[in-house]
Amino acid sequence: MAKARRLVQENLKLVDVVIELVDARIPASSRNPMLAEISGKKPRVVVLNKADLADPALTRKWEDHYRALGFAAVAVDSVRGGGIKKVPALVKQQAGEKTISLGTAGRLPRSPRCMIVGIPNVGKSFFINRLVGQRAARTGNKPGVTKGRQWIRIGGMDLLDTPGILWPKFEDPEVAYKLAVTGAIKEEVFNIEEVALKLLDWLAANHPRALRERYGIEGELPGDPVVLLELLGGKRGLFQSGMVVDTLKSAVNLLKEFREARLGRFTLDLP
Ligand SMILES: Nc1nc2c(ncn2[C@@H]2O[C@H](COP(=O)(O)OP(=O)(O)O)[C@@H](O)[C@H]2O)c(=O)[nH]1
Ligand SMILES: [Mg+2]
Repeated sequence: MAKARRLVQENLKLVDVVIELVDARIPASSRNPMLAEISGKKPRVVVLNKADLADPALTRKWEDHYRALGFAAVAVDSVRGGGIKKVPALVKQQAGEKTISLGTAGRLPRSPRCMIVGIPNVGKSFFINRLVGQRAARTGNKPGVTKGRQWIRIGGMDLLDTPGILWPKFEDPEVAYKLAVTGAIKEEVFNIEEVALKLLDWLAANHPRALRERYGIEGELPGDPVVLLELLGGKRGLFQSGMVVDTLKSAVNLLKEFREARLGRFTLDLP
């Protein structure tokens, strides 16, 4: 982790603008708290990725939140490409005066340089593929840049080809739970049933209708999340031998349906 952070720190020195990718469903929990420290006052474009899975009204609030902090903010869907086209203009706008003033000594203003930073699984590779598309043009190594680093010229900006990976704040149990629910961390490192029960508590309290409709439940939802998890498993025919519901399978299924936004587009962090 320390090595990855150093690499990000080194690469940050080369760029004018940082493109910070966050998960639009958890725009706070999917950030690395250290980025502010290691990037200093560098201009930033916050990309709320996976916006197709998040609550659109809350995504707008999060955009406003980041703009109020002085960043540019944009919601995107890196799978289908929504919002991606706005990114180069925001990078140029954020780089603004810096790159133009460098051009006043009789040279043409140079293109702003930027790099992408984000936690694992936030969608960095998908985002880069969408941004670069077919028009990718490698500009080769620039003087003074360590061999191996490549810049991709795209839409009037130069993008460092390898994104910076930073880690989320696993130590915080609330954050870890949200990372687990959204699929940002691997199933092996958390208790699936525990996460599913916590999610059921939240869904029953905030979106009971979505739960009832998705699973065809008539009347009130059971107050005990364990009973609810059994009920959902039963509705999906997930039985062990006999008529005992397989609660692990029920939990796995619930998380899958939640991550695919089958119960609705939800945002777990509030600005
Ligand atoms: N629905 C949705 N899924 C996305 C989006 N961007 C990435 N993903 C999914 O998120 C997962 C991780 O993406 P990837 O680009 O490999 O993440 P990386 O580790 O940051 O490079 C993949 O399974 C993608 O299908 C998006 O905008 N919307
Ligand atoms: Mg990747």
